[in-house]
Amino acid sequence: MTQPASATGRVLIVMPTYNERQNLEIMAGRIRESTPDADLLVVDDNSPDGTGDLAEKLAEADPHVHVMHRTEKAGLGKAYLAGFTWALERGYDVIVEMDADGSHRPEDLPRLLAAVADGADGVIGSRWVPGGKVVNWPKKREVLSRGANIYTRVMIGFSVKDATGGYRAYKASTLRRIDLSNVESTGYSFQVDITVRIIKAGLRIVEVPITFVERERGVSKMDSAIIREAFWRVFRWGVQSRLGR
Ligand SMILES: Nc1nc2c(ncn2[C@@H]2O[C@H](COP(=O)(O)OP(=O)(O)OP(=O)(O)O)[C@@H](O)[C@H]2O)c(=O)[nH]1
Ligand SMILES: [Mg+2]
Repeated sequence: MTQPASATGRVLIVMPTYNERQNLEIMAGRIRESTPDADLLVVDDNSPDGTGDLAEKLAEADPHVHVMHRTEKAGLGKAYLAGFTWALERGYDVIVEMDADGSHRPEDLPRLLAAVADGADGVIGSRWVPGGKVVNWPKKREVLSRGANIYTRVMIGFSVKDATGGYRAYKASTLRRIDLSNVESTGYSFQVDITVRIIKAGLRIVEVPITFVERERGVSKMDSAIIREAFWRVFRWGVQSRLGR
């Protein structure tokens, strides 16, 4: 049931990068194959490994590729917010979040876009719904992700199975409806934060199963500060939503 990107209008894939030189070109090629009509915006935080320069070269060779250079590493959330603003200013209809490290397979994107075409306001590529898979992920990471999602469901009281998942597609109208001006989350909690805002706005989130593949090249930027941030922010949102009820 795959549909071309054009069925959903103009699609922009926002891809934050920090030291992803070894992955970027491969990913850009796979995106071109799986969704030839979609544009790609690389949001690079001045990667020391030269990812930004490589992105420039790709952009020169392919009008579908664009680059935003930011001055310093400011976290995934800030990079996405800048990318969302860029997309909304240019009239894209669908905005996609995708990691550069190969964990989010471009080949799964047509199924996410099909869910948008079917009427979802936001789509999460989900590891933890039936049909979802993780490949080569250390058991420790799987336990952390499953645990974080159970914690989030209990604290916030929604039924989303992979609220920390970062492979997503949003209708532009969804991002316009939610207030992005006061999003402070920078790490994993950014994904939960946006999910909560979409649900609070009365919009519909659909989870589509994906196969999540452990990165093969480069190093993870995940650290204990990102986990601590997510723990405390989710705790706070849980308390706030209980008090607000
Ligand atoms: N622009 C920007 N991109 C970032 C930053 N931190 C991470 N990224 C990118 O965000 C994506 C996800 O980061 P990863 O390091 O793969 O982190 P993760 O997927 O949460 O963790 P792993 O599962 O260990 O890979 C990758 O494309 C990174 O290059 C940042 O501070 N700024
Ligand atoms: Mg990753």
